[in-house]
Amino acid sequence: MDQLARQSIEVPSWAYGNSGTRFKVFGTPGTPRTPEEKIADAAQVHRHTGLAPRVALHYPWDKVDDFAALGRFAEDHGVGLGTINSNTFQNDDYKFGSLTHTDPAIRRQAIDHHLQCIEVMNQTGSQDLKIWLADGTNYPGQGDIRGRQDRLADSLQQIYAQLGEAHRLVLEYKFFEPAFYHTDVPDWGTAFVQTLALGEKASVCLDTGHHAPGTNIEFIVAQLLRLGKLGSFDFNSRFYADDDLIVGAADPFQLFRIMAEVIRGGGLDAENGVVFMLDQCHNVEAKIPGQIRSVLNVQEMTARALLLDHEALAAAQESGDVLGANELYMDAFYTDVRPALAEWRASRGLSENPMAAFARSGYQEGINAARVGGTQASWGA
Ligand code: PSV
Ligand code: MN
Repeated sequence: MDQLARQSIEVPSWAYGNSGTRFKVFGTPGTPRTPEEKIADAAQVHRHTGLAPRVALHYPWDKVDDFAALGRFAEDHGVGLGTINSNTFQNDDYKFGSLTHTDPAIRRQAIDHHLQCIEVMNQTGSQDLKIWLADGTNYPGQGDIRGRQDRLADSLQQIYAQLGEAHRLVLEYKFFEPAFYHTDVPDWGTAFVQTLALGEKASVCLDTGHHAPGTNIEFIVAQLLRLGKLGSFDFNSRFYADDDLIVGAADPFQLFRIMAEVIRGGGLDAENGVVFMLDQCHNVEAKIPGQIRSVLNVQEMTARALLLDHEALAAAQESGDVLGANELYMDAFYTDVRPALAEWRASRGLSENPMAAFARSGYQEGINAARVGGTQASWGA
């Protein structure tokens, strides 16, 4: 239970805006119009779960004149500001790349965008700059894959050089989309070598939606923790692609296996500095309850993974007891920890059932009535 008490999960500001697919983005009553309203909604998740004390921002989606004031606003609502996510994927100039671009002026612009993000971090007190790039090509021969890696390394180096003492850079990989032939940071290995070259303050962000079907993600977790390069998670769930569904929804067993490796590798220990973040969107379900469900799912699978009897497991593994080892693993996974977690919450002055507590609170009805007019925020600002 001590380990559980230490768990905190960062929620993304964009989860509270409207989202959808290229077919339709549905509007919903009460959707935030401003970064402040997104933060107020995010604060509800923490209020009812005690698990989500920080809100990640996307820049420039969450651009405000005064980020220090935004930080104070968050504090007044009982939360802090977390990771700053850069964005070089929605500007015409970056059609053929950003940090990898062949044109020095466009590459400079993309680097400068990240330096602005660092400025924002100085004002918000954020620790992490998270970089995900849409850079890549669609056709064999379209780009010089090798040259693009070299330019990426140089661009990252220039950004890294401007990080403050307490800052970190996390590089996120994704195996496809929006580029389909090759992606410049497609896998953990590329993110690893690029961040290794930068130095200690750079590490890898693992987004659970960014692998080919069937990939053993817990192996990647184990390896990156072993190498001291697992900086953060972007948690979500996928059935087919980068679906951004509620974490633990598609495959709770996978989430359990990931959390088991996190615990095995000391990833819950503060000194290892792993940041647990959601990167999700809610297309058809209510957003605040969607986020509450998400952080509860992470907590639930963490609690189950904490039940693993590591001594017994090691003994079974070392003696070649294949089925015994597997049974220990499955026993932990199949244990229903919900009653224990309800008690744990009650002991901390939280509601036993955060979903019900939020529904009863009247907050949703309040924002539905109050947030009339203006432009509703969406995944793209
Ligand atoms: C890209 O698919 C990604 O996972 C990156 O983290 C972006 O910042 C985020 O999604 C936007 O939703
Ligand atoms: Mn992500």
